[in-house]
Amino acid sequence: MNIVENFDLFAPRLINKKELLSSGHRACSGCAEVLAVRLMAKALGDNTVIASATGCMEIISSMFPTTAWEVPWIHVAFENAASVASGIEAGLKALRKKGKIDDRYVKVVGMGGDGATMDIGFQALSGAMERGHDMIYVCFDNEAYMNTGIQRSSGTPMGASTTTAPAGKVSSGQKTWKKNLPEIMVAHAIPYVATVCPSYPLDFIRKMEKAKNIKGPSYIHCFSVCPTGWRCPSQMAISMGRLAIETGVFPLYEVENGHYRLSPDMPKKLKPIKDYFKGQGRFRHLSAEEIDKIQEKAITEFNKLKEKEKFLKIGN
Ligand SMILES: Cc1ncc(C[n+]2csc(CCOP(=O)(O)OP(=O)(O)O)c2C)c(N)n1
Ligand code: SF4
Ligand SMILES: [Mg+2]
Repeated sequence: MNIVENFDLFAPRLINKKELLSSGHRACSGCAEVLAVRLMAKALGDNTVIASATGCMEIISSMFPTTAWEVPWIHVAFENAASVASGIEAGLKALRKKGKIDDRYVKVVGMGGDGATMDIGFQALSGAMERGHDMIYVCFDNEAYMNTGIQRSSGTPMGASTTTAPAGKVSSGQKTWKKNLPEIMVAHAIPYVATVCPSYPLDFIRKMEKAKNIKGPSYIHCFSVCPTGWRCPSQMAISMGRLAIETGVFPLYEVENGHYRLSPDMPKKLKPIKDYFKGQGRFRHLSAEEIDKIQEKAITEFNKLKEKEKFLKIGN
């Protein structure tokens, strides 16, 4: 089944053919996160410098003495990808001013997983966005600390079983609702915030290119299916990403200077959340009542987003 309709027809004309994250990296088979990183690199092109927090995407791409990266890329600590990216941006500006480097525009990118971004690197990210650096920060959210063995993060969804929030006799997995980091970034009054998923590659590339052309801070939140940590078949990664969008679990939208737009890929009528849960081992333990409660909360959150779009639509 061709899951992404007409992709083969349009992709060669719309997507940069050059690979800036080469094959031969060590991601698990079916990893949607590495597909997202590859699409990001294609959209940003050669004139890019990346600061990457430790995590899956660092480990799989830079095993010494090899690297999969074809652009300048620096591995930094778990907590400071945004600080390092903002320092690179300030450094390039100073060198350009002194005439020590050519006038070429270079986009600086900070990247990290949900643990690196939503938990431990959050302070650095907030500071970099608030100071208004000309950079993009991309969070690759696979909803747990995967690289170290599936520990819960503030990005883990309610009800998911992880090694530090395990489902069992006394607990039904993660007890808290997923932190809404895109909205926290909107509250920083930055020019551009967007959510993306590699199951929608054209939407992904368009938003990434938009962020690239903005002079100022942008934040992109990427929903990244992790078959290993979510206990789902690796061949399901793309369709699982689509189900997250079709059920409203992870809405695709963008916010330009505080004005909202839901992606045209969002369906008019949402599918039930159980369709999304049923293919994933991390939700296997949930009872029908627990699923109903999560469903109710998901609809409330989605309606809040729709209200924001109604009153603060892009173009209004
Ligand atoms: C200060 C610090 N604490 C803990 C670690 C160990 N550590 C390395 S990667 C990682 C998990 C990363 O999770 P996330 O950011 O979600 O990225 P993922 O591996 O899921 O892609 C942890 C806990 C570390 N390197 N530094
Ligand atoms: S653990 Fe998950 S995110 Fe990490 S490489 Fe494997 S599939 Fe990708
Ligand atoms: Mg993670």
